[in-house]
Amino acid sequence: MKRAVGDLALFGGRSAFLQPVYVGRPHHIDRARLFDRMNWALDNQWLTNGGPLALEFEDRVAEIAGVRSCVSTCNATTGLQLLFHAAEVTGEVIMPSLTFAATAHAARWIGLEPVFVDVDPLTGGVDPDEVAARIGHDTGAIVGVHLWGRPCAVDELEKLAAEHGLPLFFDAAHAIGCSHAGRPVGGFGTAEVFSFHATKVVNGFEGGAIVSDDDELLRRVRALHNFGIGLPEGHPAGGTNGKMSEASAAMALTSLDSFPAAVRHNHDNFAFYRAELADLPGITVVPHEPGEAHNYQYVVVLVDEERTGIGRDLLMRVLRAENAMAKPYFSPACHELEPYRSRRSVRLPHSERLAARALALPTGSVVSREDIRRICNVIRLAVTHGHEVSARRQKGAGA
Ligand code: T4K
Repeated sequence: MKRAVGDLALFGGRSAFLQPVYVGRPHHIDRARLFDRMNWALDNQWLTNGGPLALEFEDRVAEIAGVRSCVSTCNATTGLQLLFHAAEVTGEVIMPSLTFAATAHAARWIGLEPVFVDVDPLTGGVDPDEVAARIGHDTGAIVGVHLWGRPCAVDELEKLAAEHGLPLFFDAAHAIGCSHAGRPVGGFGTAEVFSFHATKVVNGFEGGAIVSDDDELLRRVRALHNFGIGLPEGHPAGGTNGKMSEASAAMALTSLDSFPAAVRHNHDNFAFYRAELADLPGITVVPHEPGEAHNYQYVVVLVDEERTGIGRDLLMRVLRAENAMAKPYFSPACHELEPYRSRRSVRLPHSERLAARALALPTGSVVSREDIRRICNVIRLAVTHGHEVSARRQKGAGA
């Protein structure tokens, strides 16, 4: 394997991994059950358009989320767009900048204007005071994001939305099975959207779901995700094709079957990372709220370059050279991404700082304790020699 400049060899280390380990590897599923469901769908000769497997999946997701209604979709990005359309949102949508581009792109793609606000410096959750400061005449909706599965400031946002008569949506792409104040994610705000992409703890190859207690809103969503068919009053947008296929539903149901085991494994991994990295100055494992349910699908560390001497990007290169495929979730923050950067120049210091420091580490049911021990040893070695290496690099650059 070709080594990058700044990799572990620079620190006198040697490769720790034979097989690469990833963020977002699909969890183990019971393949026999998946194939049974696929065979059943083929025998049933009904492959999409609200098939029985998709409806069963909706019932199970609604139960987990503790809500009355659920509409399954082809992915979460389309789910967000459907929700904006169904709620007839216009103008600006206030959202945190520190999120996956999908949150912003979903709004922009249908002609809405994302207005980015800053986040909490440790958890990355949207700052409700920042949201309050940006509400104006053109505000059409507020979107909170449960970043890395940790619920954002739900109560404060619900209060703000009620005061201003605005719809409040949550991008819950990361947060299936998580809770806030003992209540499951899914029932907050006007509606929430889950992702069941291949990289998620529950996956339908691709997939999403919109959940809410607002039956009327979800009736509109259901019609709009099938070209607007069944919407007697019509809709200015007409409708789209946002349905979940039976193949996706078969996978998503099978993945749900092993969800509790996946969460247990993720939790063990998270706890093990925390223990292994506990005494490393300058490396902070982003914590979860004690006493709440969590799916632990992302293990995110914040890298403090001043204390470690090594920045997030260099640490990521070191890890990747050792086949530990860490990901910079999410960098850059959306306000620094095109097409947003050149439309409206803003400074959001907490988002920028987190986007420069956050690193998601490999986890999931295919990542073992032994893998984590090795990853943490690489991090320890890199951090221990960080100041020395950056001094050497600076000297090299100055020469
Ligand atoms: N909102 C938020 C906050 C989101 O994070 C997302 C999606 C959405 C909305 C939209 O949800 P969807 O419309 O997708 O349902 C990946 C996913 O494509 C994306 O769904 C996800 N968030 C985001 C966090 O991660 P990338 O660009 O990082 O994907 P990629 O191809 O680099 O793969 C990520 C990791 O997963 C790698 O380590 C490789 C591994 N992987 C990936 C795939 C596809 C596998 O091991 N197997 C696979 O099949 O975006």
